[in-house]
Amino acid sequence: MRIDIFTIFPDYLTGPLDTSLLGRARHAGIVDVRVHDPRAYTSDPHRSVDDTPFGGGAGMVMRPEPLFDAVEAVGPPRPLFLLTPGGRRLDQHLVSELAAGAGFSMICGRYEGVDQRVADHLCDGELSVGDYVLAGGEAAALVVVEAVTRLVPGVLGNDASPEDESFTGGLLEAPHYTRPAEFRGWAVPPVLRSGDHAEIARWRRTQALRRTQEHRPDLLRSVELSPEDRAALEETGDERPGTMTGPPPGATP
Ligand code: JCQ
Repeated sequence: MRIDIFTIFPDYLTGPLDTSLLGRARHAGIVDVRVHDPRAYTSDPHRSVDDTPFGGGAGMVMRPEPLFDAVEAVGPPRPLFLLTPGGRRLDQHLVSELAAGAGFSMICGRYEGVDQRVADHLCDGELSVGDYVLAGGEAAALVVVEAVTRLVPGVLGNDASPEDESFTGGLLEAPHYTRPAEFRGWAVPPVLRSGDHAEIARWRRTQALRRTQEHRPDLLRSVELSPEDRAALEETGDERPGTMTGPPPGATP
């Protein structure tokens, strides 16, 4: 898989791209991430990559020429995305689609924006990593690269693990525990130490369902629930038999 990134701050990306899983995958040639600096494609004496906005206003706008020249010189893999808070929101579904392809590319915007002709006539789409504003697209590009490359076969080392995680299957994950069995008075749930693998699988499914209901009910709406799942969600998990004395306060009669 090849991923090309256009940024006027290439140094911002080098540490993360050379570290851990991704660093190893790049070294092994499984993923080919290339970083390009549009400033290297400027021809004016000041090598400027930004200019004042037409119509006035605060801040600077990235000029189209260095970005068009850089992209046309490199011939990066398509689709080419502009990273911007106004783009299509990245989710695990899109991450999987990108991981299944041969590659893609991203332009990191900076300053108050990028000349609109870059989005309109150079890029194939606009991508957002969330509803907040960054100082530039570099951190967003790292999010995309990391989410996508960990799904590329051979990158994760353990090929089985991307499957049961948060968002695959549409649910949040069950909690994880390791030693010690008791830490500062907090015990690991006994079922996890029981050796009963069917019971553990049921417990994890129930925890995943309840956590999703509690923290991300929006996700639960797009998950197919079995009768057992529905039963697990009916139980709040904190009541003991005989403690339910009536409807909750405010329940409609
Ligand atoms: C990406 N979520 C937030 C900021 C303008 C292209 O123009 C701009 C780009 C940025 C950087 O990206 C983000 C972002 N996903 O802030 C302002």
